[in-house]
Amino acid sequence: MSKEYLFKILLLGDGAVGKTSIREQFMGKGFSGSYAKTVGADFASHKVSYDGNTITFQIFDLAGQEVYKIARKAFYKGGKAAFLIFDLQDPNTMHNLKTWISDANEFSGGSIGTYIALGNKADLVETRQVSNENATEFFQRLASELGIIFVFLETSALTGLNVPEAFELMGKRLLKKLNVDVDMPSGIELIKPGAKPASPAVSADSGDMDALMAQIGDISEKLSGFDERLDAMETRFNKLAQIVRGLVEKAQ
Ligand code: G3D
Ligand code: MG
Repeated sequence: MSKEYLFKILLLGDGAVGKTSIREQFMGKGFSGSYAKTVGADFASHKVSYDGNTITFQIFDLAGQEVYKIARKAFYKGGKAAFLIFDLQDPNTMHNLKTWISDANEFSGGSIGTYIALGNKADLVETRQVSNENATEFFQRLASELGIIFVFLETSALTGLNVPEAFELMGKRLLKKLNVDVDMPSGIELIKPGAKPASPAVSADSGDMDALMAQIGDISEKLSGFDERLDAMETRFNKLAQIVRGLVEKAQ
C-alpha cells in the first residue's frame, strides 16, 4: 500500500551558488503550477515517488539576502531537512555553511535533523577551487564539531549531475527516519562525527567472549552501512566493548 508524505526542506547557501537553479533542475523546466513568491523566500512543491512511497517536497528557497533577514523565522519553521549548497569555485561559500547551519538550528528550533551538502557547478572543471578531498575533510570536521551526519555530493544544476539523486537520497533518509522500509541508493558515504578510539586488542580466550565479539563484529558491520539508527547502535557497541575490556582485564 502506498503512503503519502510531506516534507518541508530548505535550500541554504550564499547568493549565486545555484539554489534556484538546482530547484528548477529538479522540478523540470516546464513546471509552472505550484510556485509562489512569498516574503523573502520562494516556495515550490514537487511530488515524487520512491519505492512506492509518494513524497511531496515543499522546497523553500531564499529569494534574497536582505529580505530574508526579516523573514527567516517563518522560513525555517517546520523545516525537516536542508540542502547546504556551495559553489565549488569559491571556498568561502563552503566555509559560510557553518553559519547557515547555526541559523537553521536556531530558527527552526531544532526541527531540521537531516543535512545533505551539495558542491555545485561541478561542470566548471577549469575554474574549480575546492577538491572533493578538501570538501570531504571540511564536512568531516564540521560533523565532529556539531555532532551532525552529512552526505556530500557534487552537483551541476546545468547538466543535472546528481540533482535527482540528491533529492532521492534526501527523501529516503527522511523516510528511513520514519521507519519506512526503503532501499538506500548504493555507494553513498555518510560523513559521521569523529572517529572513535580503537578498542584494545583482545588476547584472552573465552566462550562468552567469542559470543560478545561476534555481536561486536555484527554491530560494526551495520555501523559501516547506511543506518540512521547510528546513535543507538553505537551505545550498544560501546557497552559491549566495555564488557569485553572487563573480561580481558580479568583474564590477564
Ligand atoms: P542562487 O539561487 O543560489 O542565488 P542561482 O543561485 O540559481 O540564481 O544561480 C546563480 C548563477 O549561477 C546563475 O547564473 C546560474 O545559471 C549559475 N549556475 C547555477 N548552477 C550552476 C551550475 O551547476 N553550473 C553552472 N555552470 N552554472 C550554474 P547567471 O549568469 O544567470 O547569474
Ligand atoms: Mg535564488
